[in-house]
Amino acid sequence: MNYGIAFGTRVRKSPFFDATAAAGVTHFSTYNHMYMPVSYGDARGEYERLMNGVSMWDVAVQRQIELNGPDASELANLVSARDLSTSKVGQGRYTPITDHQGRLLNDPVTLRVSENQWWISIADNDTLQWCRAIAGERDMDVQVSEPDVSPLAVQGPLAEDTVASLCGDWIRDIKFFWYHETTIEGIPVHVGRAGWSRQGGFELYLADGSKGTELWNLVAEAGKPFDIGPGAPNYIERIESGLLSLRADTEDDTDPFEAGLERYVDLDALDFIGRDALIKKREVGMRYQFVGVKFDGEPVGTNADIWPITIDDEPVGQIRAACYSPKFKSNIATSLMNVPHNSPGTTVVVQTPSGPEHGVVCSLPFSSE
Ligand code: THG
Repeated sequence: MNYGIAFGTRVRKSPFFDATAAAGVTHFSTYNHMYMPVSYGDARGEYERLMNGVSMWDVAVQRQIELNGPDASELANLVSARDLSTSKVGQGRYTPITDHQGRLLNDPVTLRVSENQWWISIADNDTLQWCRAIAGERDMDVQVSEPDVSPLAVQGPLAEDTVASLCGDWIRDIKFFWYHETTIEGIPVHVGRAGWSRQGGFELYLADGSKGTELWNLVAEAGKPFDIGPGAPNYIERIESGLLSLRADTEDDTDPFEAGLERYVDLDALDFIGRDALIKKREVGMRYQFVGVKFDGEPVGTNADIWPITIDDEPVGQIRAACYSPKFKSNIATSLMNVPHNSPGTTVVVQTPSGPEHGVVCSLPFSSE
């Protein structure tokens, strides 16, 4: 097997592309029609740095959808299954977006940038067109665009010291999911306490795409005393932490309850697209649920395909992403388990490519119980 990835103009490059190349990126995926660095060739080292030190990630693929204008807040609330009417300027919220049938279309962080301006920081699904279509059909007075905003994540227990040395000690007081507009050596950024790991950290939303290399180098310099290194949204840590990866963990018609996002759905909020469908779905119940599975056997690598889960040779679910966990010293995975086999403690068989292995259903995030 000897594949490469062809670069072209159809799939876009991040403002940090040149910097990540210089930092030794070895593997890309694609996400929101952009190249996304996923490895620098040292999977274990990148994991350890995130768990014990500080890691910097080009996550410009987390594209923003900007809603701007008199009806921006109305549109933000209409497309969001979570009540955003109380969002303050500078406050972000993890927000499921559903279609009229209640299918989960996206699970962004939605930030109120100013009174009538929102940035929806999307996962990998085409949601700009969705927002434009909804606004257009309803003749709403709002511009829906993709702004020049590109997140760079700084994650890990030493992320706060790194970002403090870059921006000043005031960033230590930023609350979870709040963002502040500032400049770093004249580069416009929004600094927020957020990021796709449960190890803590910050996101720097770069607001000038011509300054990608400059910002990357400033962060690398500030992190030097803390032994910062390049990384990416971490395959292992996110499974341990049970962070949902849209479309890796979900099907085209998965609803937010099945995806484990029930606590972010406000069915009592005034109105949003998908609400009626979700009220019905809540009555009918889930078909399957996003849960963890721990399983035996030799340490597994990453799985490029979905693995079946069986009980008595009958299919009862799917492994969506598996790894060997250094923290729990076991193979673990995210899965979609059919109801009623989704209860923690249920004994299953995981059909790995190298044979069947005994497994047990676990709640997410994983714990050593
Ligand atoms: N940051 C930003 N944009 C993003 C992501 C991000 N867009 C794509 C993707 N990640 C969206 N998905 C998630 C999933 C989980 C979280 C954030 C974005 C997250 N969850 C916390 C948790 O589960 O512990 C807290 C959720 C809460 O309780 O509010 O942070 O990472 N900009």
